[in-house]
Amino acid sequence: MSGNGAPELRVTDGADLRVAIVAAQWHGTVMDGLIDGAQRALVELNIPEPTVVRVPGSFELPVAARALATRGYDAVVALGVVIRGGTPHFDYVCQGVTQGLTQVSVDTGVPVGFGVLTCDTEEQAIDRAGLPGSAEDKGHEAVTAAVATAAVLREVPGPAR
Ligand code: DLZ
Repeated sequence: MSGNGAPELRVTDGADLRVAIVAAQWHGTVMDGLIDGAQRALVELNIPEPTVVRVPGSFELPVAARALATRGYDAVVALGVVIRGGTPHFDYVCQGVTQGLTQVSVDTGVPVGFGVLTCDTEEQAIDRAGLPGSAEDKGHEAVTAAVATAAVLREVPGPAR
């Protein structure tokens, strides 16, 4: 999958939205880049003081995201970095976190921004982490997508069932 074709999202203000970030701790330098990018996006959207929760690894992101999604937040942003090693563990963690976050989002109706990098190498992760010289800024993107979706959901007509 490449970043080509990404939309220009029109979200200008999220001041009335409650947003929480849940972030794993593996691969600290890359994580710092993702969190910085996410917080930069939130400041741009007038949401300067989000709740930030840290969990040990990406596998723990869904349970924490669910706790946040069921406590009144309008959007949750999940950040993590999973880098392929020499065993199938990578595939299980990636599958668990992806399906888990999808399930949280669909079950709770709260958008969950997917800022989890799943990379073959640390270099690939650095290139996507919004660090100086990075080509992409996935923490920023995940916030923008989650807040844009929360704004869309507010406009859906009719009572929720
Ligand atoms: C165990 C593990 C490994 C090998 N690699 C990563 C990784 O690259 N990124 C990440 O976020 N977490 C990793 N973990 C930890 C798991 O996500 C999880 O925290 C542990 O299996 C404990 O449940």
